[in-house]
Amino acid sequence: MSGVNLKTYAENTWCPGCGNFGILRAFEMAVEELSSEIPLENFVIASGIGCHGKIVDYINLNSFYSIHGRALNNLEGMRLINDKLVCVGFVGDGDIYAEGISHLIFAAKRNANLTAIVHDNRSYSLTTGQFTPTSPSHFKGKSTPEGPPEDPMNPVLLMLSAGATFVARGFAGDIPHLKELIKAAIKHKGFSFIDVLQPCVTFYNTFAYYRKHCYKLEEAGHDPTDFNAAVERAREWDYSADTEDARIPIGIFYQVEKPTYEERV
Ligand SMILES: Cc1ncc(C[n+]2csc(CCOP(=O)(O)OP(=O)(O)O)c2C)c(N)n1
Ligand code: SF4
Repeated sequence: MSGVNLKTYAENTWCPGCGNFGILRAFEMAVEELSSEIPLENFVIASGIGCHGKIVDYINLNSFYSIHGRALNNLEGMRLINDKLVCVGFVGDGDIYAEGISHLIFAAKRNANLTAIVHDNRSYSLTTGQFTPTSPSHFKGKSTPEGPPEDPMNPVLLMLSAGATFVARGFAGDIPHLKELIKAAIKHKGFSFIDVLQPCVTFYNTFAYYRKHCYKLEEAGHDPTDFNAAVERAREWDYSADTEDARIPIGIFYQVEKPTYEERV
């Protein structure tokens, strides 16, 4: 290991046991392991607004908070004017699948050269547990005590159809696996997307459920160059009900090389 120290002086205010700690650790490890190839000063990390957003306070790299849902388009602009930058956006499921949804779709459509890491806890957690676009039908939040009156979206399927050139799902409870996904996403030329299943222990604690139901695509013989196979795997779990027979694939669904936005601009 390189001895890279990414710690900051900021006090960590996440709830003990929050899935965000797994994402933070996986990212730190990924950066440490990439530090022989990528100078630390080339990283720019940005966040949306929410519990997830605090992650930029806890990592000693160039960073900023965007406004809600706008981390990715800020990074897109920075990368267009400086192609040395390695841009990573940490965004929330409420943040980017609701407020920022158009920016996410267009970053994928354009193949903008950046990485999006979604802390998908399926809850607006900083604001105390309202339903988001990925909350299941049985999610009982304060604003919807009987559950959301609409079905959740499937962000992996959405990113495949929007043209993303790297589409993955990780689990914050499997740090070594998530670290490898983050490294692969950062090394990918073009838009890379990781939906990270991030249990919120306070408003929607899914740790035990994901531990039981996740399986790894690479161990199941999945070919990430096969778009149709990726779509099929993406549809395997539909987010709408966390049933006992669910199988939740994690790993790289799809990866292809295409010209990036900056190359075409
Ligand atoms: C434009 C805008 N709308 C609403 C808010 C209020 N707000 C702050 S954090 C937040 C919830 C964020 O939820 P999510 O993105 O899922 O992140 P989490 O807290 O779960 O990590 C909301 C609605 C805001 N700051 N700006
Ligand atoms: S409210 Fe949920 S997402 Fe926010 S810090 Fe606590 S456990 Fe984590």
